[in-house]
Amino acid sequence: MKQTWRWFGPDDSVALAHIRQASAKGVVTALHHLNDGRAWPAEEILERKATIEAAGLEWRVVESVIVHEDIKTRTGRYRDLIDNYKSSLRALAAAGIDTVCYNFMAITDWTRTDLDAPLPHGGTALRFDFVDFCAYDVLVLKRADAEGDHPAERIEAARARLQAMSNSDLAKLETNLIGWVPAREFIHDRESFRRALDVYRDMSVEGFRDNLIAFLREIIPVAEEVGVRMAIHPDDPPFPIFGLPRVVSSEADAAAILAGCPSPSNGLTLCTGSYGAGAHNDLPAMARRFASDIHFAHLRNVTKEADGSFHEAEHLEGDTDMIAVVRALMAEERRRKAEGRADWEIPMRPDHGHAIVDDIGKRVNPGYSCIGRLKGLAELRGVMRTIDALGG
Ligand code: DNO
Repeated sequence: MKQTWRWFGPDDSVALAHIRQASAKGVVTALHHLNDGRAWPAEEILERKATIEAAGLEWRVVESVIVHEDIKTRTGRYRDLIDNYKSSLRALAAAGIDTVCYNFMAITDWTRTDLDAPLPHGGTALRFDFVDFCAYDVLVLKRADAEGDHPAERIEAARARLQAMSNSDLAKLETNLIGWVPAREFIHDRESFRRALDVYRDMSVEGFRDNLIAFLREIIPVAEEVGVRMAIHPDDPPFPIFGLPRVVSSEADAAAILAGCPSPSNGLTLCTGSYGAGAHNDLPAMARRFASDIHFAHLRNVTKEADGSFHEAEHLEGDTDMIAVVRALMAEERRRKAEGRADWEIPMRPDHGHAIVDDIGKRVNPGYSCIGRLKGLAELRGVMRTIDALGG
């Protein structure tokens, strides 16, 4: 597999030089400052590509070309925004960048209640705690209909939890949930978040899925024409939050997306962490079933708890059999190679890492520590080399 590493651009404190020292070969990045739906200018793409290549690396995957909210809801400027999207794909293809990861989550991107949950070994992990989430959703945000979305015991536990929370704990929880938004289009406060939720009030799951398929039917022909592979990232977490419709949370969702617009350019990002946070998803089975449609892999693990909460585990620990997933992806690579395909290698990146050793206390994008990810990549590299040596 092609070993890649996410880089957030020149402001990332984990620099290109560090990525080389981690022995990753490819970079996963985006023009993060152009995240409002405008078309990406060719010059800026080429400039960023040159910076990456000057460091001895290759820009292998774009993550993400953001899908604007107007496109998701098919309101406002969505027609122009889809044209912009097509134009970004053409410009990326012209620069030789052929894999694009994106998501179709309403309003939110990945969501955690805690960005530095302590681990027994002294490091920290990202965590989604359902009681904290419920406390915010039902008792602080006071979202209409929220009570119906949570079991009574959770709401009761949430009341006690909220009472024990200091003002600063609560402010932090709110920032984690709606204010601090990794690569999202909008930074919300409570009022603006309520207004954003309101836009989705009458949107059914089916309606939302129709909007995704309608979008794909417009952009996939362009992607196919210019040789770009689109790889949709799953919902994180893979179940509804804030009452929003979810359409990329399960094996059935993935199958519907592929069937809705069949094309070699319409594929998946197999994010083992995002899908893996749902007890309904069997990752090795999904890796085998969707093998030929997987254009990109995010490899990380989660440990789920009885109430649906979860935290990010070490890459080879947690609930997903990572070795079985990697083995399925490598079998697919051998199949592609046997077909004579030049693009047989599936890019993977160690997704998220714990904060450990010198990561602790450093200013990095939450989840994107240097040493924690280095540890994840090193472990995964060991798995890949061993599978290879054993002939699959
Ligand atoms: C989290 C990431 C996601 C992902 C987007 C893709 O760390 O995996 O934010 O980049 O959802 O659009």
